[in-house]
Amino acid sequence: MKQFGRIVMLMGLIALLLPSPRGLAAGETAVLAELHKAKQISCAECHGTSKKIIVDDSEKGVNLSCIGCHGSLDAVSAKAKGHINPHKSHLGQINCTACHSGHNSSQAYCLKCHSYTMPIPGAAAGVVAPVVPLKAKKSAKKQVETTDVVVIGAGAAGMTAAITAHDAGARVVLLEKQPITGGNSMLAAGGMNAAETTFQSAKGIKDSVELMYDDTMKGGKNTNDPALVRILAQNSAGSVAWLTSLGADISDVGRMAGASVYRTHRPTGGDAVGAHIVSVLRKNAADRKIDIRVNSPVVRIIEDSKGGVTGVEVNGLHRGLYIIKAKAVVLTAGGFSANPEKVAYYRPEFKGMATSNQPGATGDGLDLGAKAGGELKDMKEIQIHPTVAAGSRILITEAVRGNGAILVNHEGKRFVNELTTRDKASEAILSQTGKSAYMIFDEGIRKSLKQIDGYFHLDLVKEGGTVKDLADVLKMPVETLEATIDTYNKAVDAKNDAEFKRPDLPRALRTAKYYAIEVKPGVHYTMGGLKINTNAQVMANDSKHIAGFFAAGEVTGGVHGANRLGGNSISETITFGRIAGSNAAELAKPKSVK
Ligand code: MEZ
Repeated sequence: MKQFGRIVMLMGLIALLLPSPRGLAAGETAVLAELHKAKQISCAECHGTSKKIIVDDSEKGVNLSCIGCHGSLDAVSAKAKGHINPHKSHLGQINCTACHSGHNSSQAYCLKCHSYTMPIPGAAAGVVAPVVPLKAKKSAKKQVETTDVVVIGAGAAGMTAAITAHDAGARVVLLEKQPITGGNSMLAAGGMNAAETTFQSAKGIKDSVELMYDDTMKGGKNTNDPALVRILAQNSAGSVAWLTSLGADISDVGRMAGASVYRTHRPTGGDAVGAHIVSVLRKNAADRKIDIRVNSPVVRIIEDSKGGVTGVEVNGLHRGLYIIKAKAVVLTAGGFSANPEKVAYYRPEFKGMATSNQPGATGDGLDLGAKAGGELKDMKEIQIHPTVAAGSRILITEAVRGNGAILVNHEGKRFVNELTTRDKASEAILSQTGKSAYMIFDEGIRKSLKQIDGYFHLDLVKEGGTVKDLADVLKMPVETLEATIDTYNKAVDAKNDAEFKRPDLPRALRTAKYYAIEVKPGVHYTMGGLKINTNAQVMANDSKHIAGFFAAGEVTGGVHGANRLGGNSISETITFGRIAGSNAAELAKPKSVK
């Protein structure tokens, strides 16, 4: 009641303080509250007059009001006309308030990674005002809630841990600092590695847990934690089966660099894995009514006098600071590839490099975990992905190379086995003219992988009706590119790449049209992080685990060693997310031995 009273007062204050639409520069539009006011739409129509609507950190009430007047995301998206339709993006079902703001400039969330010119109502063009909390953040007395399990970070690992803990009977709160769930998992393109799955058997693919273990260790230069790699490989088929049981389609199987066989599972037709999995996990969390709070950064992991973890302190966008006491905390807050200072601190040579990551991948979870006594390991192991579209943050998935694309330099020559590990491919590209290369593919490859259409949609692809036309577009010596492709096609026919020893040659490049995307290496993944044991318990420096503290996904270190294989990340998030969620729920049971 008290909170409702405050909100009504606040709304009155806002109505009084809001100036009538300001004198705006060309291209600027007033903030949404002003626009609504000009149309005689009162504050109450968005915020409600009933005490049932409360401005929570996830802004659920306001979002329902947006939908009530403007229609659902799908309905708004169906009306869109332009080339880029932000309401129908890979971000999936997200809050209207992730982009639109009543009291600050609106900004399309997608512009944090993309650079379209895209007008948005309520935005002063190009200006992003900071979000101002509706009430002072520091309240004299912090509110305290209790639950069984708190999960920090709502990417695939966090949502998996939350669903698993919930299904094991625990009360769960899932906290996400960004305005949307999904984390980096939402951007995962290539697929999910798993060995001995039913989908591999159906396609006659011979694989084994042992081979996945060997490939992963070799890819990581044998610096991985062998016990964690064993868990990854042993549980991978179970993780695919679990996701399938939740409604995911990961029945297509491709091949990624460093893998001996086809084991990368992805949606039918080769669509991007991350957006699909995240939408499935979001739906399953919603069906279970799991308490998910966005705009809710954790600022402290709370410990007891013995160093055991007993809860978290949250700084909600509207609520300010409050405490959640919990029997277990699962940290799934991701890595730090989108934190250029942290990247440069550990690897000065990567200073200024673009990243393929979502803006929330800043590593604050790692800092929280370390402050709570967790041991950090392998922090210098930062993965550069060889193929980020030049001048952008858009990852060109390894699956394009897996399905047959080649890399050529600006002189039109191949220079590397395209399926070598990422560190080697990146190094090879960085030693070419302009520190970039072209990924070349044809119509056959385009048709083999649905997600390639996205690159056309984003205008990243150059094309030619013949190899000569393409060479002209790329301003490359025609005879050299023709000779390169001819030699490669002969290698495919002979099933032997004598030049670069590429291990898999799935398709010749003979079907017009011919395409090219300029690619450069970009910061993609941080292999280092909190040390965990095979129960996903966070380890302290004294080699003992920290009571009540679990972690999974990119925030942890050890699974991938010095170099992660493509497709092992989603696999890790699901496998260790399930282990962490299940063990956290077990700990929360009344009679468990702690
Ligand atoms: O696991 C990855 O990082 C991956 C498969 C990336 C990609 O190229 O699609």
